[in-house]
Amino acid sequence: MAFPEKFMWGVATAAYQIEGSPYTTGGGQSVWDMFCKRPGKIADASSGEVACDHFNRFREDIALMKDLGIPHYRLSISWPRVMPSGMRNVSQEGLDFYSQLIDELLVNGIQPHVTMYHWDTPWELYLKGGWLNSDMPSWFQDYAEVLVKKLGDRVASWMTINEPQCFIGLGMEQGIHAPGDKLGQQEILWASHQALLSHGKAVQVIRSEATNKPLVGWAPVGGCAIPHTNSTEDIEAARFATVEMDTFNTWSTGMWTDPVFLGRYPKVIEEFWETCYQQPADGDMEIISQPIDFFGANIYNAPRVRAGANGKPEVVRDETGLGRTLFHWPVSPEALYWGPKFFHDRYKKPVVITENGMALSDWVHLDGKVHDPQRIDFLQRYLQEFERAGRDGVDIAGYMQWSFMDNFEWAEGYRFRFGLVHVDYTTQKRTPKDSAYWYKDVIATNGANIL
Ligand code: IFM
Repeated sequence: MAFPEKFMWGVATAAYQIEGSPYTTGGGQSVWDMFCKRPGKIADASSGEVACDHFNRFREDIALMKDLGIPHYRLSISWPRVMPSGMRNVSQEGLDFYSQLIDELLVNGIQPHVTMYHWDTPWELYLKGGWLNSDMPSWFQDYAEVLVKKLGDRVASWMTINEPQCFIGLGMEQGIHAPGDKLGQQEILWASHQALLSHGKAVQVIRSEATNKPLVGWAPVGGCAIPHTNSTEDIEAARFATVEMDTFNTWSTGMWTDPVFLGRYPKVIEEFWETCYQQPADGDMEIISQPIDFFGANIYNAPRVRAGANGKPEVVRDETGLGRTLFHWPVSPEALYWGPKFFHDRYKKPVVITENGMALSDWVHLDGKVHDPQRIDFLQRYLQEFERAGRDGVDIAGYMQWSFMDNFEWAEGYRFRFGLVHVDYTTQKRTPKDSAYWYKDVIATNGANIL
């Protein structure tokens, strides 16, 4: 096969990383505004206060997307831009911004795919306990209702939340992302449960309020493992490492995707719940496991795994000659074969890669262009593997490259560039990189030029 006829080729971004912070234009503060002010938390002491100034430049950015032949765009909405304190009062200006953005996309022939929450928890909700507060799912439901009532006639697909592993794991367990907390496992599981309930409630809202029958999904980290060899033992060890779990681990995919797709927690989590002060309520799993339409997964890399002496997965540490991105993430294209395969085998849903891309330190060359051959090679290798998964029976439905343009890379600030489009943060000049023109051809040939 090659890529299916209706395959969704797209690019992705997130509000706080590109727009400029909402509080500068009448919205509220988020936990990221707070976190960026803490000395030593952001590598270059920067913040998303201005970022790519997309709030003021969205029309020119969308025109560029059109020039680059991009048919699908995954964006996120800033909760504090729409509801400055996270609840009750809606900022009409904030909501209108997203309405205009979506209209502009549609006029330019680009389908909008909207993530409701990409880490920018309203500051005032954090003061009330944020994800630890058991009211969070109903606050999220109210927020979802505001969004879907306004935009639910035009959005092609909705994703409820992005990478709970990160905003809970990095943000609340390890403390290296906002809000910078270091909580214990019981609190982490409680917060995770509130996030899963919020997801489920938002799915219910989309199903009941959207008037255009959109696709519904979410975008977790698609943590996965690559079998070291093609032996059945290694393949099963990698499958286990991808979708099963035998110890509490916030980064495990199964902890998140079993509840959503199978309506139950993995056994080890069930057992852990029994030791907790508070347990889930009856009916929670029904809310969490509302049927969704695709398996979204953000995949950048994966470790190689083999069957250890006891048959259990063992990470292969030999990294001789392994390529690495600027983030030091291993270049591991087979992640886009094995991840989708294991997910599809277990959950039987079409797979959309909701993020994949590469950090480099690109600059504008003397000829005025941005040459990024490593990114082209990286993306080509990963896409070839995703297509191979399709040939082997995985229902591959879409690919959203991260990211359309360079942006605020959270705790790394602006040092790492993931974009297809270079951004000069002093002048806000956009320069499409070589990879942007390459991706244009990939889209135009439906991927035939990379096989
Ligand atoms: O920039 C992030 C994005 O916000 C979430 N997924 C990973 C990307 C690269 O680190």
